[in-house]
Amino acid sequence: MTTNIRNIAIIAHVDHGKTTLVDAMLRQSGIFRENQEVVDRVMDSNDLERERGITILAKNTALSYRGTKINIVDTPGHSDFGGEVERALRMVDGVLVLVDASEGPLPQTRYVLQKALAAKLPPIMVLNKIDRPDARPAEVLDEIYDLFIDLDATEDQLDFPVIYTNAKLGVAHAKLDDGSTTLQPLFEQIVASIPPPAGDPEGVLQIQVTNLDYSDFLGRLAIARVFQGTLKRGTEVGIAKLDGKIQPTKITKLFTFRGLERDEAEEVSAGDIVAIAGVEGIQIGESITDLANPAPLEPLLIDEPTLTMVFTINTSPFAGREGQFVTSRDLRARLERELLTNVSLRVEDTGTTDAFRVLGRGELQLAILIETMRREGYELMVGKPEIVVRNENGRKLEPLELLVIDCPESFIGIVMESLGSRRGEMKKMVNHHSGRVRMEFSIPSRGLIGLRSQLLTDTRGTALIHSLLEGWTEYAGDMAMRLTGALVADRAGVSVAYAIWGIQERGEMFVGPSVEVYEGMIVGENAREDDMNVNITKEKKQTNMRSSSADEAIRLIPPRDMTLEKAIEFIADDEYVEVTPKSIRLRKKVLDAKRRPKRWQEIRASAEASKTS
Ligand SMILES: Nc1nc2c(ncn2[C@@H]2O[C@H](COP(=O)(O)OP(=O)(O)OP(=O)(O)O)[C@@H](O)[C@H]2O)c(=O)[nH]1
Ligand SMILES: [Mg+2]
Repeated sequence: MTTNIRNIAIIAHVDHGKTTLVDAMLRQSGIFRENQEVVDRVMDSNDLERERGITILAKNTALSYRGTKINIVDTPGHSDFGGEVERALRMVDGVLVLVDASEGPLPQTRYVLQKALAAKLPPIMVLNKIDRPDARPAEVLDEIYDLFIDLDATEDQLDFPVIYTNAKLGVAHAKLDDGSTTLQPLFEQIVASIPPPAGDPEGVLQIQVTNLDYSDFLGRLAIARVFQGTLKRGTEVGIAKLDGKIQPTKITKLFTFRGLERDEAEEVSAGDIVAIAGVEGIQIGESITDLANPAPLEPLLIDEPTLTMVFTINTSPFAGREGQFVTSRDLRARLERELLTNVSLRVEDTGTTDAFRVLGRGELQLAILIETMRREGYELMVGKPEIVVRNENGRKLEPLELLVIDCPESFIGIVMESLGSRRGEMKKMVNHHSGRVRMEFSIPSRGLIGLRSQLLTDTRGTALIHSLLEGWTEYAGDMAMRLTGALVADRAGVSVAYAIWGIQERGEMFVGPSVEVYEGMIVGENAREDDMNVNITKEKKQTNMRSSSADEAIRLIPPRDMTLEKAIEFIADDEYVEVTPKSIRLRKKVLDAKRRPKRWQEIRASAEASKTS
């Protein structure tokens, strides 16, 4: 047993303040130099994390509190990145469960807590954001007890300590009014109630890789927890591969964590978390063990993906203009590389070599992957996200979500209507009498596709929407798809203001003037249900007469900015999003207008189906 180490993961629903709390913990542990400038939420270190203000990847850090080393894993709170949380839990001996003192427990709180309880990890409950004017810590604590009971927590597990924090200020209280001005009560609680790691430093070597990282200087790094024994630099060890083979390798460099740094180490013993450089081909879930006397650990098992999207090479007329990596070989290699670190992702072959089926946990997870790829110089096309359907004993099953929507009272009607058409079933409605209500629905995952943008429009941006995979249910039958058609360019050319002016009354444009288009490219959303081919390149007839008021009368409505996520939510089965480093375009799968099948019959059938059921 190593008494001077504690390993914890910080878990919570999205935005409840995990990364902010880690900032404060690092600052107060004196990790940073006196004059060192440190950005806010320093652990959110990759570009997309900073741009979006969310954590995407779980990350390790460590600090020292009065002689005890505390290894911390900061995890993402968005449900699409739940796989990161699952593997983080494998590394630790206890968890800080953060809950926003005003919002209370939300679906991802339930998910992460359920995983932590199942892994028998003792929790410390941290009620954060107690400074919010609408904080209601006592009520929220009651809701947390209810949640534990609902999750069948044991007596022991119910007996959790509670700490109140303002992570932004870096203050923790054991009791709300104890006058504390630092995080000391939190540090004390961690040392007191999180058990030190078990495992004998003299025992047979047992290490499990839970993450991979990359450093410009060292190449690939395996992040791993030492469960037993001591790993020494320069020794010959065995990697227990997932297929059961033992592959010998020599450990050349070892590191432990300290703040944002990694310290080189000669040896690392049971209980600590280590970064190992230069281990070729090692994968997440594999063990490192004694070569002569191997004792591999159980491989890591995590929840299966629920959403799939086809990624294919760019076949549009503009293919290869803006990107560096465009072939199916490039695409395959990139996806294979992603699988090494992104444990909750799967890639399957399709009938053709140019397309791959990518399976993940949600639209955001896949959108982040696509966004990362385009920034690296890839071009690709993606199809409409689909839900993974399972066949069990001849029954067709689909994933079911628990959906929580928090919105002002005045929008209850419109929200219920939207959910009804997506086969959502209301389970519960709570009114906190703050002008907002919280509604819980049970809804097939399919019904969530495109839901977020619709609800935000319906509620003028005020709804909070959270969902959680609840299980699998009998396939619910057809569901309404997009009820509008597309405005489709009928020829190649450059868009012209005059033409747009004529088309814009048909629906909403996605492109403005002077944009190069091709036949089959979607330039807007039709207000009606069928697709409409339009000539967006049409110039005004030149006349000798000076035009009087006509030219000035051309008032263009600004086009809708189709971001990657909006585009993915928008497209129908017969459409693709074309993604390049510079552009996001929408297109019909069949570009040639004469050969393109009609869409409206299909749509009518689906609309009818959803009405009658
Ligand atoms: N008022 C107040 N705001 C806080 C507090 N802690 C965090 N915040 C704010 O809450 C927002 C989210 O904080 P993050 O630390 O990014 O939350 P997170 O839990 O790491 O989010 P994800 O990793 O994306 O799940 C930021 O705007 C923080 O400034 C707090 O104690 N009080
Ligand atoms: Mg975070």
